[in-house]
Amino acid sequence: MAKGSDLLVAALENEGVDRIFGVPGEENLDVVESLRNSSIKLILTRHEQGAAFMAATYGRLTGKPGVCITTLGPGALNLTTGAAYALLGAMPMIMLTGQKGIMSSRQAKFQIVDVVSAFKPLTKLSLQIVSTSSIPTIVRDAFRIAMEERPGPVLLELPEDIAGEEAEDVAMVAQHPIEIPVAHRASLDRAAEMILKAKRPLIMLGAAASRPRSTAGIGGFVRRTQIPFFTTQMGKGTVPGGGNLYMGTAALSERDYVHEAVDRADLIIAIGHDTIEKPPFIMGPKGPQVIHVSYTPANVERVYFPQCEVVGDVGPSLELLADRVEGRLHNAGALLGLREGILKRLADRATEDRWPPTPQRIVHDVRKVIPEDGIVALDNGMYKIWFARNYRTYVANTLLLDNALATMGAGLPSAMTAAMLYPERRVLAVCGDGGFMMNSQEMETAVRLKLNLVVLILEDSAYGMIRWKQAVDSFPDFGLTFGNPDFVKYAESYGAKGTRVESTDSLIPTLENAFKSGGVHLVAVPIDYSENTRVLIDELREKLKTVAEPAE
Ligand SMILES: Cc1ncc(C[n+]2csc(CCOP(=O)(O)OP(=O)(O)O)c2C)c(N)n1
Ligand SMILES: [Mg+2]
Repeated sequence: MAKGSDLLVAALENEGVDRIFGVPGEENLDVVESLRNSSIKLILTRHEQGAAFMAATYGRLTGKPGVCITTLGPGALNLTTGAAYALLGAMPMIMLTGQKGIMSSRQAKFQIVDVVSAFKPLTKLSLQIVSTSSIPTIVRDAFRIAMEERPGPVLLELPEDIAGEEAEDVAMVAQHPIEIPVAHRASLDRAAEMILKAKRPLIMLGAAASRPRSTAGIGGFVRRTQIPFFTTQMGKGTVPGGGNLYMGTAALSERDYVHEAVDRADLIIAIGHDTIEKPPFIMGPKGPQVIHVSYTPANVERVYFPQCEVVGDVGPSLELLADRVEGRLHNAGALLGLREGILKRLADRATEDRWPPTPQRIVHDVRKVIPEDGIVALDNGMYKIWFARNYRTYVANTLLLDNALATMGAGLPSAMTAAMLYPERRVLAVCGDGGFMMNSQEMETAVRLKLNLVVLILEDSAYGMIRWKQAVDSFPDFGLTFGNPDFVKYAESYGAKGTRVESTDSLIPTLENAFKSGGVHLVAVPIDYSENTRVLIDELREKLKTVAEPAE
């Protein structure tokens, strides 16, 4: 006779789930037993936060929800940051949590926290399962909600007694394809008219442009219109083959080199922009007109209030828009003349030999060892701005960064999911010495899973980004430095390999060797962050006569 947990696992199999990340507790033991008898792999992690980041990244990269599992109270609450990461980052994810029995309790209130309520603001849906017969429908609904635009996390709590209860044989709910409606003809006509009238048009690609389903249609639109484009941090890589039209990435909100083009544009076609990202540009009363093209309508913000919206399935809607304007755009390339100057200044000092290496040099050297389809997953720290500005991408989702929750600690787990999903591609995690240590225990998971993964740690013995902002704001240097473990020994203690880079010119060969030797390999390199102020403050201030606001 089947029990509740069997139905749950059968419903997950029905959704095509192939792995679940997590740390079970005693309340999950029925589910664990059902998993043992299923086709689904249980991937144990060393902290629930790592499991949530891995599951969310699974959703981000595949478009299908990643699944994680934890016990009640303490385990479930360790998912909060991961839930917020998936909610702000629009990553489909299902969190399964345990709970004490709900029909009778022999342990009074021991370990009981109202998890379902705690997760309400962190999810699209947070629900307790109260009867076995509802499991197939609840699971199907949860997956639909997690995947629907805009995607995000769903929490299902399965109490211990429902998991263990004998269940009737309830049929699973079959999946069927769902097409997203294409934008209304009137909105396409209006947008086409604005594009045809524009004197200096520019395309911007935002976070939703990176959805696995979006990228083909977007590339087609850019190529057919020949309008130059820039990207937000999370929209990088979304135009394969569009390199000659790439104008840069907006890592700061204003007054970076890319804003020379943004400020001169009279029309920005913002494709897939999601205002959870730190603003890539600031709309004002006098600035360019904006057309918002996305799956969901624009939300009105002080800094983002588009005058026209094309809402619907992005790829097919853009195809219809291109049909209306292709061959009729006389000003498409008006801003292209600025391109070379913008990109050239970004490459400044990228090959300088200084020791320790500059962020520009590190970005440059990483690009050299990562093939076009290789994946770099960033944690959060000062280097994120440098990678966002300077690292060129050619394939969608090959620079995984979080410009939404911008949490530390996700670099290693997100790289691990990329390494699991794409074993044939090179995967590199880039972490600060602060962010790495927030989930470094997952090195054991990576070694146990026999992943091929290189982790590059940028050592400044500080929470560098905050220390830098402290200096920019003229505060005295205080309270933001720390000591590090010996990272080589630390890696070795997990059964991974470890190398310390001792000279600037050995960074590339060290990374090459790390990839060639396979397995999990940690590479530690010191970083010279004096460039932060020299470039991001002084140089931009000098060039543009105003102070840049750093993006976190
Ligand atoms: C979980 C979390 N805690 C704190 C912060 C605030 N914060 C942003 S960057 C940063 C410092 C990052 O230090 P590190 O990882 O060493 O990178 P660095 O800037 O030094 O290169 C901090 C504390 C954050 N974004 N997320
Ligand atoms: Mg640091």
